[in-house]
Amino acid sequence: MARHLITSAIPYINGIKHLGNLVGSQLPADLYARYLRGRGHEVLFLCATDEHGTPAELAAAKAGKPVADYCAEMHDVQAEIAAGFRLSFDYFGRSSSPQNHALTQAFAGRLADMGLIREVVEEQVYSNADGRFLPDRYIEGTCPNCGFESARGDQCDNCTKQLDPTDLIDARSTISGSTDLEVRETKHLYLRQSALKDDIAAWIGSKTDWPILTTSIAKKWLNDGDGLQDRGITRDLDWGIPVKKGTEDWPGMEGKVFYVWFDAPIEYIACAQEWVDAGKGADWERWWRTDKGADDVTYTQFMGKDNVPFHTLSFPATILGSQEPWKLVDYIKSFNYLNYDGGQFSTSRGRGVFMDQALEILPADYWRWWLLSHAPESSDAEFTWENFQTDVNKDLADVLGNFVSRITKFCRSKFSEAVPEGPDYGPAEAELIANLSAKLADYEGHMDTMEVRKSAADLRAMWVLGNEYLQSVAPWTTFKTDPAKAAMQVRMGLNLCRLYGVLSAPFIPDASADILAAMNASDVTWPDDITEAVSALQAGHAFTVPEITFRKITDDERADWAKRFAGIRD
Ligand code: B3M
Ligand code: ZN
Repeated sequence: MARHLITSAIPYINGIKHLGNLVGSQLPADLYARYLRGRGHEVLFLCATDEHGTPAELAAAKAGKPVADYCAEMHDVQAEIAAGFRLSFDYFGRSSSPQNHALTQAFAGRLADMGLIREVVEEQVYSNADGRFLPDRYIEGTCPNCGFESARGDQCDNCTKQLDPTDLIDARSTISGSTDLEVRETKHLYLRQSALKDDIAAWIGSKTDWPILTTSIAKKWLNDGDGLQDRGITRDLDWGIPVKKGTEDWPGMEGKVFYVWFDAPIEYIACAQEWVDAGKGADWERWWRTDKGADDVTYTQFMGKDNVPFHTLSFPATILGSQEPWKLVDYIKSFNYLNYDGGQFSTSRGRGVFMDQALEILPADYWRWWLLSHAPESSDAEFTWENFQTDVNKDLADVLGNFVSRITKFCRSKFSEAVPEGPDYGPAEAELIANLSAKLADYEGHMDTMEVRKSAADLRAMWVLGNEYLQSVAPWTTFKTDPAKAAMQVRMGLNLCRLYGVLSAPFIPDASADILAAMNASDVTWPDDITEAVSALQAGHAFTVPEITFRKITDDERADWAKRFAGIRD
């Protein structure tokens, strides 16, 4: 038994995530956590809401709520939706927790002690009407290059020219529209990542087993020189973790907070502390401190590709720079994007399916199955309603659902609601067992290496093997001439239901639980061996015919949903 720490990228607080976000981190992380628990390993699976930064402040203002209240409410909303998708976090924390405040301040103090922080005086745009400094993307004006009227402070979207806010003609605040802007001096802290470049390059170089997507992004940033420039880790905002040197004030930094991307990954650690402080766990240090037992832990992070630079360069710079015995990530599984029906998911235009809407129209398992079996691993993937309808109907209703319902109903009608007597398994069953054993080995191999699509294909192949077996031995025909042999074939079928319940649980936990409950299965442990597994239910074992496990998506529903989620086009 091994110990596995698993974290999913922590979703921003301002809004509900769409299905592309879900399949890019939380869902595959949950798949892996469930699989490892199923195999008997000790798992700590953590996630949280990412609550700081300007977007949180602005979303709260738009909702007309104090930002702390807004975040508390949205945290609960996100927690409830996560539970709806059966995301099995051991703890769902908050980056605004007191634990993260203290830990982030402690890291900053330690990095300063190690000589890795420099103070820099910069010029920044201040809005008198808003009473605040404006980040680049909250300043708009006319592009000096092409005349486009809505160029942003950092770039013109029309001609792509890189800009400074002071280049803009008629610059205005996007918050209030005010043009009463001035340039003021402000002091910020920079983390001297450049001093850690060799350490980080060596560490990334040692990760030969990481997905190409992860290492290619990491190396691009490392070698372009962009990624490991010194990085500003403070901001002029009200909402965030106040800048302190450990527990002490930081002279000249009054009223400033840490940059959201400095404190967000530290929440991975703070979340384990929250888990303990909430009375759910006993000891966080054995997961995070290599001097307290965490050197035995395998730590895996899940995230979308846009988050890779922060996890391969910035957060490791914090950890390595501290020279304290913190656990470093062992494996980073990253994902490409899921697109929506010929375009992108768009939060602002309401285009695509968002997590809360998905659960309103279908149970979690339908989404989990489709999303995971189409995970954007080697390239971007696309959600279309046609494909969703076809694959869900085929894989879940026709293959798995039909198998379970057919065999249980047949047994009830010809025998009883108990596993029937019959002879020992014969050659057809031996062949099935051999085929299932080979597929199970593939499935475990792909799950171990987090190859999500391939794992789904292996699981589906095991369901198909069951169907092919039933089709070829045809107990309904056998029954007419040799009822005892038919009983044996039914016994195999019922045992396969139990086996599928166990093996499918990481993908479709609710349906698996229903199948296992219907099979009245007491042993739900991961099989060591298929021969044993298909003898778990013995003659006389009572079961019930499950309610419909999966229903089919109709053409009308598909058409309705396609229309409903198309968004307001501009
Ligand atoms: N909050 C990005 C996102 O919500 C960001 C991840 C932080 S991971 C420490 O997609
Ligand atoms: Zn322009």
